[in-house]
Amino acid sequence: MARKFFVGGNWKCNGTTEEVKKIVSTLNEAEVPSHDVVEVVVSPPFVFLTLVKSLLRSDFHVAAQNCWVCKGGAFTGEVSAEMLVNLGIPWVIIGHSERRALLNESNEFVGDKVAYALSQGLKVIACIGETLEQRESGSTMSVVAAQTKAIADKITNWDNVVLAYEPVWAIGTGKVHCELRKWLSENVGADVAASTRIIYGGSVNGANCQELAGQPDVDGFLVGGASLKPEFVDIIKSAT
Ligand code: G2H
Repeated sequence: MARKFFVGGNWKCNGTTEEVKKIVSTLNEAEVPSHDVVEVVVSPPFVFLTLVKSLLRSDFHVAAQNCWVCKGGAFTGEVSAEMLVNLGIPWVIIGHSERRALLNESNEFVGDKVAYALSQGLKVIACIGETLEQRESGSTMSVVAAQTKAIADKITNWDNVVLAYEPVWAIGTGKVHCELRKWLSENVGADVAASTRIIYGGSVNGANCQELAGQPDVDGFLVGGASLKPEFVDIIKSAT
């Protein structure tokens, strides 16, 4: 199955109402390849999700940056998958390295979150990636395989999953993507390996996106800082 290029914009914890409107208006005016060629998903903070959804062009979609691990209830400060579905939010980012590192989200917790979000009908951008220390100790593949296994252990259908590999050190190599696809093929199935998009994140910008898009097995990007700037349009265009 052909894998459509995917460009995600992770706005992280940034923006005011005015700034968000400005980014959306830049995106709405941009001439980009059609939805048949590139899937574009932007991820504002929770509080701006409905605003962005209401203003954004219909060929782009929105993602939340997180959701709770099970049905909502007495979990102060959390947002449930059901709430996102209720608002018509189609995507959610789960397991971003900042949440793994700063909020101690474990592999198992991330796997449970991915499974629960999928069970509620959300599509998931599942983030994996090793730290610099892990990379330097030679454990890159064992770390990302363990992170991917924790997800694979909890789900059977990968149709609505995009895997985002985000190491800061590895810009431009494309090597881990190839290894990851091999891991999926050997541990999940050849069909899943062939159809699951594995995107890249880590300082993607207007200057390096073309070269990165040409790397083997890189099916798109999850863009942080540059997704808040007009150069995000150039990154979308790198799909062609
Ligand atoms: C990695 C990435 C997007 P940035 O965190 O999630 O951010 O492009 O700013 O490195």
